[in-house]
Amino acid sequence: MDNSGQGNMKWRRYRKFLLVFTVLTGMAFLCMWLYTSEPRKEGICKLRRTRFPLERAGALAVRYYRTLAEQSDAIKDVPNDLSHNVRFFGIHLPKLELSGCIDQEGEAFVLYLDTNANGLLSDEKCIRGSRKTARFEYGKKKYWFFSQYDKWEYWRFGPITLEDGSSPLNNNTQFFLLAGSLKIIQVYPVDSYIGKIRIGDKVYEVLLMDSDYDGQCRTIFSAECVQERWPDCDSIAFDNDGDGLFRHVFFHSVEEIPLPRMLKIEGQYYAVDLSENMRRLTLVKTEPEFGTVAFNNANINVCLLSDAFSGYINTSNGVYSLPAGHYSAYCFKTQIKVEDNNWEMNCQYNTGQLKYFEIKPDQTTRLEFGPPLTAKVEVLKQAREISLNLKLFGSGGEMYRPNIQRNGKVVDEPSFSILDENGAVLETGRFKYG
Ligand SMILES: [Ca+2]
Ligand SMILES: [Ca+2]
Repeated sequence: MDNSGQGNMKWRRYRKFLLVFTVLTGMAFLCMWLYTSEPRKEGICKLRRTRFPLERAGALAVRYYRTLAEQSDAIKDVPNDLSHNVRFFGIHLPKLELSGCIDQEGEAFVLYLDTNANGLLSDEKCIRGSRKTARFEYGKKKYWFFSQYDKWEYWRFGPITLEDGSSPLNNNTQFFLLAGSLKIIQVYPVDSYIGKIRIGDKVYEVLLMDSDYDGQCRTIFSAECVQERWPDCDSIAFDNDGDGLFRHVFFHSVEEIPLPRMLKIEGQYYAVDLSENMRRLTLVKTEPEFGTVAFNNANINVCLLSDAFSGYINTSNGVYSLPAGHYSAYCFKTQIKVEDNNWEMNCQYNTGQLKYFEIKPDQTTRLEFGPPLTAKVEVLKQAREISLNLKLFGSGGEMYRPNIQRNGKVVDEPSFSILDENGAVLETGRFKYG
């Protein structure tokens, strides 16, 4: 072949390469544009399925359980080769109760789950974890190499699925289980749905989570069904402050809420419409009917969860206007003046009368909380140790956290004496906070 023939061949190859390169670059830019472009239509959001972003969300979706050194009554038989570090646990999800144990094998953690619900762990296969590192970010910067973060190492098991036809626990639940130490395990859903929505001139990132672990993200909140801590429904989060995180921090921000039929953004109420396949979320402006809540104490800052409105309300006169619906208070704090002392108390999850109430259109719902307080001691026995827990309850049955403040200072830990049957003092001491 002469030189010009070789040159033509080279040019043809080069042209082919250039064409492929241009097409691939164009496709990459198109994908990037589709991914980063902002929604143009107000109130309509296309959602795409994604792995659950554990480092950015999960206040209501991630559940955690303390493990115990002793096996519970639900477990009758364990594998022979467990170490003396083994810990036992129960997972309580809305449609699933599951027992298991977590053990250490050299450096690694291993897991046994009673997937056939027969009370035996000896017939279960050993699930091995993989080592993972999570970076929990702070601040406004979105890129991990610029931002400050907390690094956390843990073992992750799964995805765990109980779809095996032989299991009586058979359902669509799919979850990961993780453990940073043997003492606490966490459970979180495998998938979630993410997208962007325009409201006015602001664009919000939206995350939809399967927080009741039924394989769908369509269970709307019902205030009657709130357990101590987690509502048994799905949840939705809006990144209101644009920091890339979906936070739910006590008395600070409530970006993750139970899935509602109506929600409030920037002072406006919207009806929530979610498509059957969870790929399209529509928010339509709506005008709710209102009723009133009246508290017996004037000063309260309370986080309400509801199918009509979720978020914090503040009152300095004890009265607040709310959309009609069923409510559950997630936490509250209050300042109450008794004689010359200012008492500051806060309450989480066990919110007494505020745990469930209804607001009816044009009607007032009256609720009670606060002093007089009643102290109760709870005795817990584990192995040869007995622990005494002091619990403080208010007039509406609500339980206060022990860090009560009087005039800005945390009240000293109360003391206790243990007496024998004749009234002689056997032991004295002080309760410790925390
Ligand atoms: Ca669900
Ligand atoms: Ca945020």
